[in-house]
Amino acid sequence: MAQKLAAGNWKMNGTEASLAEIDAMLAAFPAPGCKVLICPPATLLDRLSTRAEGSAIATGAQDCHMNASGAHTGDISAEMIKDAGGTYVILGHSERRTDHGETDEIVNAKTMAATGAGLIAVVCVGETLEQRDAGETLDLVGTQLAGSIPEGVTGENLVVAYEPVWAIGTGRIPTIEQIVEVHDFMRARLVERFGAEIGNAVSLLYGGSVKPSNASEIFAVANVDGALVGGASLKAADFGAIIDAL
Ligand code: G2H
Repeated sequence: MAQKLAAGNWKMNGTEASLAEIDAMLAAFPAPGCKVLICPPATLLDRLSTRAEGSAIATGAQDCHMNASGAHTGDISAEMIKDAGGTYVILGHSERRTDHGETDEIVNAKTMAATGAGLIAVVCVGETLEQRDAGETLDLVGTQLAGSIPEGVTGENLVVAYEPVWAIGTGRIPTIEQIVEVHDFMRARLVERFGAEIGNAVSLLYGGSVKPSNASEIFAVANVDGALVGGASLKAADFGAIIDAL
């Protein structure tokens, strides 16, 4: 049985002042009935992790390099994320794939680095609108899953997030039938590749314009174990309502 997880992806948002939202969240949700994760920008990870220590909120980063250290200006490694108190890292988000040309092969190497360092990898997959309209969604998601996830992962160190690119930050979400179709497909692929024990233990998150008003119907889907939330995770009240719905 996969762990329920409400994950916040702050993207390139947040300064010291944003940490007040965390205080509000900690006060409102001292021990939620699901796992809560916040992935702030790397600049805030240390401060946020210190603030959340001993609470029900886990922290993580939004990317890591595939190497442990070295001459990679501007990058951070999985070890550095751990050192800053993080336990998760989002990998292969479509904004990384688009803005930084990350391929499945790169995401695979990063996932290997992350899990090797003891982090939990949140691997993102999802189609563009053109791919959906062309009927390529399941092929694309299957290819991304096969290419981005290395051998040797477990239900404890892998989370998969389905994020249709056209639903990210747009206010549009797929129909519930479309979410069911992709999540059932992902579960089947993971079970086929890693076996039932691991495949059924991987948490499958839906991401893309999740908000308090649509969270309940998305969470009612059998193979949806939670959400990767962008914009709505920046405000304690909204994220709290989403956590409540899980
Ligand atoms: C999708 C999501 C968080 P938003 O990228 O990963 O963002 O909820 O703002 O669509």
